[in-house]
Amino acid sequence: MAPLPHMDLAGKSVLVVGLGLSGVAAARFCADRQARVTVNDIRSVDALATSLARLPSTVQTVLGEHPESLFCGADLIVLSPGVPPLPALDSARAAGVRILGEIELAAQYLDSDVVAVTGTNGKSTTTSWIGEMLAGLDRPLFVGGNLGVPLIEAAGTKAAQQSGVAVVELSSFQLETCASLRPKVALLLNLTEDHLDRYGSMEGYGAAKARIFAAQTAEDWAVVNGDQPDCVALTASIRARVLRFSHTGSVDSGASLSGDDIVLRIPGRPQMRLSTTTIGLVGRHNLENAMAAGLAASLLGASRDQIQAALDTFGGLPHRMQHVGDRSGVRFYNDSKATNVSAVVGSLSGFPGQYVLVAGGRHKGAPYTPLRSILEGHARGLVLLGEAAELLAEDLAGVAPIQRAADLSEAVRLAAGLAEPGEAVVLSPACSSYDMFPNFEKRGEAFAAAVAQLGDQTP
Ligand code: UMA
Repeated sequence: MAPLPHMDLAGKSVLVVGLGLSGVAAARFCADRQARVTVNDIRSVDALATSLARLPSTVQTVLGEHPESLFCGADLIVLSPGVPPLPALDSARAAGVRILGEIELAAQYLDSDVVAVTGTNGKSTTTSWIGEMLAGLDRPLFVGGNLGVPLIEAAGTKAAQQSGVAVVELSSFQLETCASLRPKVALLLNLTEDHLDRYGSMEGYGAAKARIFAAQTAEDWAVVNGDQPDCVALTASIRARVLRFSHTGSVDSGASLSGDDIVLRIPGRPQMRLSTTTIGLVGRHNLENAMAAGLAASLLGASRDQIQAALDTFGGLPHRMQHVGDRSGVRFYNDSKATNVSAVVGSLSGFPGQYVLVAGGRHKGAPYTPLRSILEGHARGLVLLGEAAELLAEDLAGVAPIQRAADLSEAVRLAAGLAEPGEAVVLSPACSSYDMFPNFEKRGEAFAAAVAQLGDQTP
C-alpha cells in the first residue's frame, strides 16, 4: 500500500498541552517541522525545569493555568494522555480547533508496519517481548509508546519508513484520541476494572480500548483474549481478521496450550509449537502474554527459533515483581506497576509462601474485595498507605492484620517487622502513585531505596 501524504505543520500554530514525556517529544517534533509551537502545563516553571530545558528556544510557554483563549486560538492542539477532559478543550472543539494526541500525531508520519498492544495488564511485558522476537528480522525497529519512549520519537526515523516496524504499547488514554493509526496487528490482552475514575464505567473504558481496531482493514489482524467474553465482544464487528488466545480451551485460529507447548494456528501458515518449560517469566498471565506475543511476532515473519529464544531469555521489566533485595531472610519485591486490583491478583496468584503486602495510593474507582480470596491464608499482614488506605482497610478487613503507614519508608519498616525469615514483602499497590509520587517508577525506586536503608539499620 502506498504511504499517505504526511501532515504539513510548517507555519501552523500548534499548542502542546502537558509537558511530560509525550509533550516534550511532540513539541520538539512540531518545532523541527517549522510549526509555531506553544506549550501549556498546569505546573510551574520550577516544577518543569527539566522538561523546559529540552525544548528548542523557538517554543513559547504558558504555565500554571489552561487559558481558554490560548486553546481557541490554536490551529492544532496536541494533547498529552494524562491530561483530563478540560473545559478549555471543549471550547476549542466548539471553535473548530483540531485536537489530537501524540500517538495520532505520530500516526500521520508512520509508513511502517505497526504492532499495537493494549489491555489492562501485561502490555509492557508483551510489547517488550514482541520487540525481542522481531529484533532478528533485520528491519529497522522501534519499541515504545506507553512503555516509555513516545511514539512520535519514531517519526522521521528509519523505523517509520515502509521497511520498518513499530511495536507500540497503547493505553486507553492514548487510544481515546487515536483515529488513523492502523496496526497491521492489534492486540487486546485483557480487560478488567481500571481507570474507572476517568471513564465512570467498564463500557467507556472498553470503548476506548476498542479504538485500537478502528482503522484496521481486512488485510490486518486482531489478537484477542479468547477467555474473556468482554474482549471477544469488542472484536464482533471489526474489519480485521481475528485470532484468539486461550489459556483454558482450544481455538481454531490463534494460540492455545497443549501439554507443555503453546500451539500457534494461523490460517494459511504451518502450525508452530513453542515450549513453555523454558520461558523466563512465570505465572498464568505471562503464559497469556507469551501466546499473544508469539502470534504477533509470527504474523510479522519471526521464525519459531527467534520467538522461542525471546521467550526464554527475556527476564522481565523493572517494577513488575522485581526482586530488589533480601534483609534478615526476608525477600523484598517491587511490583509498583501493579496500579489496579487485577494486576495485584495476577502478581500474587500462585506466589509461593507467606508475604506481607504493602498497598495503597490514589484510588481508581474499583473495589478491592477481589483481593480477599488471594490474600486469605497467604498474607502475613497488610501495610496500607496513601489516599486509598481507608477504603482498602474496609474492603480487606479480617483477611490479615492491618497496619497503617504515613509514607513508603515507614511502610517498608513496618512490613519488615511483620515478615518472618523465609517470607516476603511485596509492594503491589493496587492504586496509582499520584497521591505521593510523580509516577509508578519513582514509587518503585523509593521502595527499593527504603529497602536498602533498612539494610543500613540492620546490624
Ligand atoms: N498536566 C496538565 N494539566 C492537567 C494534568 C496534567 O498540564 O490537568 C500536565 C502535568 O503537569 C505533566 C504532564 O501533563 O507535566 C504529564 O503528562 P502525561 O500525564 O500525559 O505524562 P507523560 O509524561 O507525557 O507520559 C505519557 C504517559 N502517561 C500517562 O498516560 C499518564 C506515559 O505512561 C507514557 O510512558 C508516556 O506518555 C510516553 O508515551 C505512563 C502511565 O502511567 C507509564 N500510563 C498509564 C498506565 O500505564 O496505566 C495510562
